[in-house]
Amino acid sequence: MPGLRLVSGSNAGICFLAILVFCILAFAGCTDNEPDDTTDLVSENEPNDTLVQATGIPVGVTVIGTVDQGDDFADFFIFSVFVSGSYTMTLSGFGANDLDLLLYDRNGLMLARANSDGASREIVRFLDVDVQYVIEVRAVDAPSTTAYTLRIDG
Ligand SMILES: [Ca+2]
Ligand SMILES: [Ca+2]
Repeated sequence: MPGLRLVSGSNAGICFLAILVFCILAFAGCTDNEPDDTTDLVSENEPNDTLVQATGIPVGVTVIGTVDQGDDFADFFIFSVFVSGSYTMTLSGFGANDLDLLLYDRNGLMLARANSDGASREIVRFLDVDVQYVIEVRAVDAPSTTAYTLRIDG
């Protein structure tokens, strides 16, 4: 009987330890792309001028960056979603200059392009949990360094 208790006790201990380790790993995984502050703001990370240079960004966080028609003509970001569903990708804050917002799959197949006039660009699309997506912010008419904000929201 004491032996049985010991076995079940250590099983519970191992189980608790496994859950604890899983939680720590899950937490570490979740916080990989999280910003360090509480303002939910992350900056772009150059070089990111091509699809293969795309840097990871999280969903639901405001990304800030700059482009221009010179060396920094494009910024690429890669992301995936935790749940399949409809998502809105919004590019704004670029003032009177003209930037386009493009969505690709990881292989470079273009899925959508927002190139309207106005103060913002928006793509609304069903995104699959099993697919890695790439966003491009492209300088179309941006003679000087142009700041922007980018968000992906579910
Ligand atoms: Ca940039
Ligand atoms: Ca760039």
